[in-house]
Amino acid sequence: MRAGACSWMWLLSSLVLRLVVAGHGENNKHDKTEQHTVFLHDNWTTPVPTTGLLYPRESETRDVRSLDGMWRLLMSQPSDPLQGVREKWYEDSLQKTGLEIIPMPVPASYNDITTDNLRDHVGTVWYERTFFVPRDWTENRRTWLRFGSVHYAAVVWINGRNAMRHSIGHLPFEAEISNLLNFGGENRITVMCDNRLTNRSVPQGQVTTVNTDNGQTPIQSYTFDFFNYAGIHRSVQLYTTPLVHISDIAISTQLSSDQVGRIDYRIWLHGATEDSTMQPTHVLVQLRDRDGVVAAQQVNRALYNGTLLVPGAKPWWPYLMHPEPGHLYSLEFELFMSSYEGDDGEELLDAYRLPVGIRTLSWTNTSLLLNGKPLYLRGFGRHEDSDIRGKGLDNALLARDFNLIKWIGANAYRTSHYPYSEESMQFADEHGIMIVDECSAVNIDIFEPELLSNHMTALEQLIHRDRNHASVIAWSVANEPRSFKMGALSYFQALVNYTRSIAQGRPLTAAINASPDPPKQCHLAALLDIVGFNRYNAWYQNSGRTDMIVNLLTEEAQRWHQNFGKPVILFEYGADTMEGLHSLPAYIWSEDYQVALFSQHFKAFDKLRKQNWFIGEFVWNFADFKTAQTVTRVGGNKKGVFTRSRQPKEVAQILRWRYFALANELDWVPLPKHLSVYISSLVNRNEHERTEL
Ligand code: GCB
Repeated sequence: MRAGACSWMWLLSSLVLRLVVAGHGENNKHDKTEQHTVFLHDNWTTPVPTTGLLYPRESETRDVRSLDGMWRLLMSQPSDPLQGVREKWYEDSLQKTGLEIIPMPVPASYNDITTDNLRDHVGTVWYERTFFVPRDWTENRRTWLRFGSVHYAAVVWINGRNAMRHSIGHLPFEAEISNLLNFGGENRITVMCDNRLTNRSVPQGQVTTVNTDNGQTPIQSYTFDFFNYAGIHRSVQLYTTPLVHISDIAISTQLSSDQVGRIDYRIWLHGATEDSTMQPTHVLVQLRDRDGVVAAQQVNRALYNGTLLVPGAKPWWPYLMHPEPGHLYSLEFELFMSSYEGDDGEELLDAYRLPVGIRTLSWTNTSLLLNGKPLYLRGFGRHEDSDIRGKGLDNALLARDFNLIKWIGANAYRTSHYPYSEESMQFADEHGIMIVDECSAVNIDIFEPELLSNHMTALEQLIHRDRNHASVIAWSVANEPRSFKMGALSYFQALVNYTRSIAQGRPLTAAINASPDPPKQCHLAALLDIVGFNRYNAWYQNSGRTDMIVNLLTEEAQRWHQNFGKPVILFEYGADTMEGLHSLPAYIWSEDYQVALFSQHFKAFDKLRKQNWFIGEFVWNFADFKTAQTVTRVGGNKKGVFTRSRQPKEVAQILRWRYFALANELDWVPLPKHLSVYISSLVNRNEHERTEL
């Protein structure tokens, strides 16, 4: 099996110190204990590097088949989640258990599909479907089964035999299943999915047993602020490769001042043994432009790595920084062996095409630069979340979201608080939207070795998956860890050291809510390349006081920069807002309040921008989203600029003005004609000078 299975199996040897640490109430509403354990992380092992997992793409040597569609689902008893493993439910059709089976779409979260208790289920569910594999797939090829993601942990059987397992949701996993399949006949796939989060999972959670009117039952609690949707969240695919094939590719790109692009690539091959008759001899690497014209090429007999130089390369630029943003080439790898039969003495073994954007990413203590140009990021923290399908991949939603992002003039978002779908990463590349790519460590608290190991694994798998995307401009190692705690220092030293060693030319950042100053000073910020912080002035702090934003925010941002000497970005600010609720003067939860709060933040951002180390403003959140049931959430978190059904709140128009005004100021982008409606010739006097975008 390839890729990241059983991450939780790696144990770290570590020295455990028991210390008594006094009072940590203020910055951490969830930390009720006065006493906690501090671990030293001085002897850790790195995760086993992921191999394979290229996104499945058809080619003249590869087939791809989707297993998406209607599956069958069985919910285990919450009190006995492993009953199915003991009773070997995977050995036969789930129907044979005699338990209730319901139809379940894939991809989708299972929680909001039915009308009953599946929504809050804790423990395991079982998925199943049947499928055929063509008879000729036995010949000279391998068949792979790949999941885009299953949350949180999954075990997979094919025809009753174990195929693979994976945990840490949100990430792909795959295995070759050629030996398990019935070619030319029917096959059964069974998946056990477990949604339980523990102190060692990423993110952390806790399962406890409570007494209810119907007896005892487990409940899941967690401190993070989004619903723990579960299920087969992304596509399930069968794909074939030749016996000897390209199993993995890593690229890095640069652009010189005279427009010469440089692509350094590494490729990994699978299946070529020394005694095999199929010995690859060379790889033909061709870079094709949008019209299919070859822009650079190379025949490489070294096989495993090489460099392409591209004179007059068209760079990858972000949206609104260039008239042609998101420019991508197709990097084509063709693997050959010598042949006595082929016309030209060679035989094609495998072909794979990777979309590639050419750009240089660099950073200093004050700036993040793309193609040598300092970036100012304007965008959002987001969620993969929608009505009914929860966190399930939905191409209609994806397209709508990108249309809204472009309509509003944003150029970036953070994948708060976990890796988003591979399809969304490809979309971001194509549209020139920059991504701060975050792993699933939210609110981590107990800094112990097994968690560290899983956290490293989460980052390793994220970086492995996303390293070839031009859109990825930073890795975010965590969101709001309790990084002021003593245990955080050695934990993050180990984590950041490791992540830096695999960072593939991207800076490290995090979304911090600890303080820049003692006594609750963040232990993580000093280790990062970009300091990101989350702050809810006039919402969680000083609620209702929009006159207490500008000074507090500018002073805090300045302290982050003075104390740590890094570029600074605000990753979260915002206000819960009920669509349609109005109040004059503005009152919290109204649309008017959201507008007033944003406007004050804009003033602070403009003061900060003048200092040249403040590099971005991210609203929390792009759209309303579902959370666990709490008394502070009305049907979920309502801080969206868009509603959950992706319609604009009043603030969206204001934000659109600002983001386009920034694009105009920074990159001379003409303002769109219909930014505002016609009011009068005085108000709209410059309208005729605008160009429609
Ligand atoms: C935060 C978290 C985010 C929450 C947000 C809020 O600081 O990072 O996950 O949703 O606050 O609205 O409370």
